[in-house]
Amino acid sequence: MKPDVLMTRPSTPAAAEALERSFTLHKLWKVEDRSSFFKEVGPAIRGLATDGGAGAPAELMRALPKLEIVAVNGVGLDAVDLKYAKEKGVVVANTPDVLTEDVADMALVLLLAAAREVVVGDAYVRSAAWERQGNRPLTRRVNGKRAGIVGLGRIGRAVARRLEALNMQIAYHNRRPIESPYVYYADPEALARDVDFLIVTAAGGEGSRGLVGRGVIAALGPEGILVNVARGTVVDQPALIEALRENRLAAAGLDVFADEPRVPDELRSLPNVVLQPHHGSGTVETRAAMADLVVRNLQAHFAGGLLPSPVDLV
Ligand code: 8YV
Repeated sequence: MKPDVLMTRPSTPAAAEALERSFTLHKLWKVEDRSSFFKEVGPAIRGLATDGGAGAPAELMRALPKLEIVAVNGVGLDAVDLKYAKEKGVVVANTPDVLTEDVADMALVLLLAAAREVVVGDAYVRSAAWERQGNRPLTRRVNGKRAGIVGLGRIGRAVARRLEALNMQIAYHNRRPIESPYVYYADPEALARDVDFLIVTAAGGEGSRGLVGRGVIAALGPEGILVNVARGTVVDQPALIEALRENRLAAAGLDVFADEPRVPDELRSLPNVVLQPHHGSGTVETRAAMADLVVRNLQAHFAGGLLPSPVDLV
């Protein structure tokens, strides 16, 4: 008998196929009548395969009384009610490490694209404006500048390694200093004041909500660039839009937003932002590795073994 696993949202077809080989898979997005599904099938579900966005809210877990494990296809746990999971003895697993380098690549791409105005430049060539109007205005140098990392975890460190290759001075803000070669700032505003670029790689959730607020954005200043590959909630989005519109911040590179996939018109129409559809981990290679890790976590749990990447529910 294959254990019953509920998948919250489609990821790649290969991920669902891999889950189907080992489990009786139920696809929540295909369910038309959720209340009868939860009544009839809910009590059979022992595993939940979800992603960073859909997560596992308490409301969903409550509808699955025999739930044993939540396997997240992602590293961020802000959408998983960890307190509820712990209370109910539900095991949680995520997919750290396998996505680190790709998310760090995205941070670098966004920083370079925002500073060098790559997207605007591309449009300038495509529209033949170059021929008609001549050379574009100059852009901003990236190499050799000062960068601040908000959230020096696995992804933050991978970003820092890339910035080292660009001869940058690197500082960071975490709640507490950690063992690292970089300069620590206890105050994110002081960090923003001292750097040219601020790169957000902090975990989402209530603890970091609005961490990059009005004051931090003002401190980064009219020559500053903000990059966010973490969660939209970490940045005060209305304050960011206002600063970009009024050129109190030079530019931003954003892979994440406050209410995905909705992005305010105002943000979409600004020329000094580079936007991505939450694609930090979105490469064929990494999504395959993440899907594989989700399957292996579920398999290990149902085989009564140790999970490859369990979340420590403190
Ligand atoms: C995924 C993410 O895009 O790892 C995370 O926390 O946000 C991303 O890698 C997301 O989990 C969807 O699979």
